[in-house]
Amino acid sequence: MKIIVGQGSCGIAAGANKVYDAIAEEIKSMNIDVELTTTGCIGMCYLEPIVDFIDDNGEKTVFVKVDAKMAKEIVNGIAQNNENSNKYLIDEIDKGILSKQKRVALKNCGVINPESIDEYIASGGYKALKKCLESMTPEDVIEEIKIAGLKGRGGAGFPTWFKWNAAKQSPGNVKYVVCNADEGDPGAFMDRSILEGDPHNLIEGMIINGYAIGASEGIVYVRAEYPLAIKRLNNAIEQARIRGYLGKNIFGLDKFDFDLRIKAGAGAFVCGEETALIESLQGERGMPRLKPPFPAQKGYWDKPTNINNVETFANVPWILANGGSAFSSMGTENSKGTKVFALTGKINKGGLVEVPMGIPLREVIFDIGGGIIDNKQFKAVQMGGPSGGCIPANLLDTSVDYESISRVGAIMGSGGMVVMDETTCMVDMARFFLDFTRKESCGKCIHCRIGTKRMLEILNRICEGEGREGDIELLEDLGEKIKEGSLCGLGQSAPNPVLSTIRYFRDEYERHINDKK
Ligand code: FMN
Repeated sequence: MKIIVGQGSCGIAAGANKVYDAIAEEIKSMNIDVELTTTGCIGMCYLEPIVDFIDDNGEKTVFVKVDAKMAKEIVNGIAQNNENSNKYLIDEIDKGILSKQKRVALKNCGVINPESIDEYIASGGYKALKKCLESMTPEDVIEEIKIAGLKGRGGAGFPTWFKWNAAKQSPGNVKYVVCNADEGDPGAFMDRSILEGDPHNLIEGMIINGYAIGASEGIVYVRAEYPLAIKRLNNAIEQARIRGYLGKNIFGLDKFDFDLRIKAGAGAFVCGEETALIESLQGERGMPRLKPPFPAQKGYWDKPTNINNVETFANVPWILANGGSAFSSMGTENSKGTKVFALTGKINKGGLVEVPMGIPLREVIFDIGGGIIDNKQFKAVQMGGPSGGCIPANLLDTSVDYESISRVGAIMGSGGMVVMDETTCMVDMARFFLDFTRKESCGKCIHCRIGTKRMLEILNRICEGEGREGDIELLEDLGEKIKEGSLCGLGQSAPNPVLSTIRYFRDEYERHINDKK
């Protein structure tokens, strides 16, 4: 008998630690032989705490929204045979949500114990690394990533192989691999889930990257507000070192040394911008550098550095194990593979999903996400966080791929989807995101520092019933200038939520201005 308790941050927030303790106590008091273990987030955050019960025949029963009382009944075997427990059983619809997904980056999340390297190895872990070191040259590895068509999942969607190749080609013996795990978009938790649910997958992806570009040191820059992620990643790094997957002479092949360390983030959104991140890593204030030179040429301590996002790295072991063409067989012409999305806002089934690129937005929000809370009307979805834009109801059949999403004025971004219903004021929503970017502006360039402040002043007066004729045009004009003139992606994208809501919901702005208090 085995009992698995989901203990990602979402499970813990819903009471999973108490459930775990109650189960442990009951097992002890009954003095029975039950294996009790833990796992990360399976993505169905709205059903947490989730407990899997696996009987001696391997039959699995999934219990949802479990409390301490129910936990004891599960151990007693009462729950499995009790009609009253039906409300705790996962239903067919929710099971179906998983089968609609394609899990590559999340393949082990919510399945294996993230604190056990043995479970990672048993699921095929570290095989891709072994294959690379034993039978592939660094060039072969980069070629496989090119065949896969993997694009960076951190927001910009830049081809991964190109960056790897640029770092490899840059002269010098000292090179670095950096993982961007700063995840600062409001409503985003894709990277946190991978770090908490499958840290070895990230580690394996980074080691493979180190081999491909010729780096022997890697750094994971993790958002400091993710203590559980940091704890599990630290534990995984330690285990990987003990087993010889990290450190000198990996696999004893006398071919490659690589080690990893963690740096806790400095707590600013802009520190997720790759050059500001490098400054922060070097102990400086997190402010973006001018590009070029790009990090692949002059990055950490001016050495060639490859920076990728957590999800980007988490795809790498799967690609190397299954082949680049297996990955590129999923998705669309220009957007290959799968993408992880965090569903939040006014959606029934809030959580984390991984879907093949090209899936219609409607399917993600209605078939997988279960539609809108209280049967209200869907109004829009904000994609790409504060750098992105909103997509209104009449564009719900838009294909989820880089090109289609940017054609309608949003961006794929890192994967946040904030769903809004008929009651949401779109001007207020735009103001929320602009207020965020204005506060997070590092102040280095004037367009971003002053421009976002002026736009926010205009939005404030519109929301407070003091809007003036010409304010909408002023917002558009300022927005375009800030996009053009800002130094980094923060300023270049900060006006997007405002511009896209003006594009699709101009009447709401007009109503605010015309129907004054
Ligand atoms: N990329 C991330 O992976 N995580 C972040 O938290 C993140 N935050 C960013 C914040 C700002 C203001 C900007 C402009 C960019 C941010 N990016 C973030 C994108 C990075 O600059 C960079 O494109 C990314 O780390 C590259 O990795 P990828 O090619 O795997 O996507």
